[in-house]
Amino acid sequence: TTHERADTFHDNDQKPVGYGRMLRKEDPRFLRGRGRYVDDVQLPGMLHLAILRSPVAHARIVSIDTSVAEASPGVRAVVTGAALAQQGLAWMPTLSNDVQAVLATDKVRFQGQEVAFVVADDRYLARDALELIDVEYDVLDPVIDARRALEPGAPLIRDDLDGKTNNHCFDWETGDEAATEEVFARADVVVSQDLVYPRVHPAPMETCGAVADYDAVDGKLRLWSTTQAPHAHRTLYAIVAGLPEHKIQVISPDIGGGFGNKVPIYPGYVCAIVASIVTGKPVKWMEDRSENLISTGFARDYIMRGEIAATRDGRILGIRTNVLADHGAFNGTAAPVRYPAGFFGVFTGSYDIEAAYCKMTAVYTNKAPGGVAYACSFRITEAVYLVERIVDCLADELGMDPAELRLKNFIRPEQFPYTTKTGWVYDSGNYEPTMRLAMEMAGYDELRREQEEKRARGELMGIGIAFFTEAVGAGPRKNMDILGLGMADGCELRVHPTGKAVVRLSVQSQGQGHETTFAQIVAEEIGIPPADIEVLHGDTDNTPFGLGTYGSRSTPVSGAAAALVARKVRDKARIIASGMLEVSVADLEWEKGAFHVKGDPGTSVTIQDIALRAHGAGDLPEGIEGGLEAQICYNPSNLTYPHGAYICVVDIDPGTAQVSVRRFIAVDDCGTRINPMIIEGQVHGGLTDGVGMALMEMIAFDEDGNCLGASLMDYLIPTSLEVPDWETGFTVTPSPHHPIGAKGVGESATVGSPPAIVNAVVDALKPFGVRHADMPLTPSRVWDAMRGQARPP
Ligand code: PCD
Repeated sequence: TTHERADTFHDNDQKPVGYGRMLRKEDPRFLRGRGRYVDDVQLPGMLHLAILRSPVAHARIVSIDTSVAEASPGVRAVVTGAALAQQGLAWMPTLSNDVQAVLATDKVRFQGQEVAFVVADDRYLARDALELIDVEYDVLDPVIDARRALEPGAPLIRDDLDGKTNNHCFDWETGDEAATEEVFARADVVVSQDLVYPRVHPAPMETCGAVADYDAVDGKLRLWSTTQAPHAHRTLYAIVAGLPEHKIQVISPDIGGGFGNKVPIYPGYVCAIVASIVTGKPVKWMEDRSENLISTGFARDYIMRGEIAATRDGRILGIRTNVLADHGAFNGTAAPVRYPAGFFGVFTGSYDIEAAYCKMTAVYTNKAPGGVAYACSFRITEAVYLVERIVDCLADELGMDPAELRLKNFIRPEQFPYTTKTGWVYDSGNYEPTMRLAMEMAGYDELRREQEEKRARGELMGIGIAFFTEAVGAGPRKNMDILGLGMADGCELRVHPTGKAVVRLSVQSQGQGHETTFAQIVAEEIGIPPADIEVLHGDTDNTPFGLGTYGSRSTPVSGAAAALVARKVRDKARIIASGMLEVSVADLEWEKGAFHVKGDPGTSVTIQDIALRAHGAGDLPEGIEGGLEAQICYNPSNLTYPHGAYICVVDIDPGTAQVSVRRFIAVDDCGTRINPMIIEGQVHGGLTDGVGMALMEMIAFDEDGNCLGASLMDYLIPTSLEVPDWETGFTVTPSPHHPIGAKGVGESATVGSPPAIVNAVVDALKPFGVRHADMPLTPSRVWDAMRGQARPP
């Protein structure tokens, strides 16, 4: 159950786009079990692939004996890294210009790494045969603690890289070090805090998998795969495997959640392709839950030191941070290549400050690769956690109310577009009304009174605030690309003779409801009802090129493309209408769905009339081709910067240290809203994610590098029982550069909620003198904190 309070609060008089809160077009099929996922694909003669994974974190491979497995019933092929190496396919590029083993040849570098695969007649025979492969490992010391990765004498993980002598991955810095030092030197108050954003996993409901079908006769490869970026994957397969791009078709059917987990190319996809080429049959690979948790893209794993400088009366002057980033065994971060730390540069948050500086060192460890943007526009989650936590530490130091401290330091509306001290240009924002609305919905003053009374009785109640600004919609091609592919998005719109339409997108939905919202965007621009607009996506043979769905970029980039392609069609429709009504184009007026003659609303033609004319017999105006369609490739001029104010209320049981989130108020501003119902769903999901990260989730390892979060019994994710009834509200500050003023929203709640929850828990623990405790705030962590024994994970 949810409280839908949004519509009772002000929305700057802005109506949602098109048909607003319409039900999702995709729901009839999802609710009736008619979704079609990769694992539903069944092809005649299809074989099944299973992957043998390393049981240890770091070891030299001495030998692999596959002979018994090969003789096992139903087995069609057993392939090792050595066999792939002969084809030059043992290694593949990662999205961050590193390389990753498809199948290990020399060493294994994390527990769960791919070592060999079996192709067999069914899934069970393939799994059984894995047991018959005999691998001899020469076990090496692993590097598990990122803090020790650069110590002299630490075992060298990446000896495959020429000349590599240590586990250093990269250094990165941003901001002005000297200016920041100067500001810190003259500040009245400086507060510093060590913070860990633990390794977590996106854990989508559907794991990763693929069906590869290579046709040796026409040379065509068809690949159904769980990818958030079908076009980008196709191009990379073409480059890596040397297959001609037009002979590769990547199809992403329905996807059961992505959350950044399905952005990278995983060895399993490549193995399925190789297996189909080798056997001449279609081959399915579907990983199980443990494989997904131990080997696919993790997120976060940042060890941070945050410092904040301010005047005694609470003016924030500067923010400085030092980050140690654990990238695992291969740098598999998925971010625009020029941003090795993603968009961490927005760590100055929503505040108008004088100087900022960040220095980051990234290291290799014997853990799974990743660093994916789990519900986060490339490391923004880490940045927002850092700034919102240290602002609370500062409030504590100053004895100031955390809401008041934030209100005092917000970037003011007249300062937008605002260039941050690390060079990001926030497009628009109006922070104070958003914050005030959240406080009003929460009954903030009343909550503080309640807390005071409870404290007097020894009860532990906490109120936590987080205010965030995100950077979503990557990105302008002048500075953003992934492995050389610019981040623009294509869109194509065709209106059929009967006035129904099909819009083809380059982005891919994993459950966000694009079939609904993109129809709404086009409907708003061209006046054809959304029910008459079919949205096609997820098939590279049938949609225009674009870089895919992540970093909440679909609405900012592809949504803009959809609006503009519809306007292009409307422009052509206007010319055709002028011919039909025998007036000049300038004498026509557009009302949604029809053109009429100025001053004569009775004389009009509908978009459906025009569509028929465009395809029909008879002359069209001079120089106008038949048909009613257009195509576009949209290159955004900037990112969009949604913001939000979150307030969390927690109660802690003093006897068990169990935290329960009693209330959560989320006010989001994502500019013009397309479908408020979908937005609320996105926010509810993201807030639930936040409860998971703040209180439950962590991918941990023992000192040998065994993953301790390899099942959902150990890696806890929240259910409806752990979360409250969400209270959502909104303000609307349109993006000035987006054609309909929309900003992204899909990840906002995941980004903004963890600091709100942690701030609330720390606030509840104030009577114990606690200033910080690291996530996940499990009962044992909270218990330790209450006893003054908080320690980093
Ligand atoms: N919207 C509206 N309005 C506005 C905005 C938005 O309405 N203003 C809506 C749209 O349209 C869509 C949604 O909402 O439908 C979302 O959007 P966006 O923000 O644009 O986003 P996108 O791109 O679409 O998506 C993506 C995201 C992400 S990124 C993530 S993580 C997550 C989210 O999304 N994931 C997911 N959400 C979701 N949901 C679901 N269901 N599932 C999933 O998986 Mo990453 O980077 O990947 O990590």
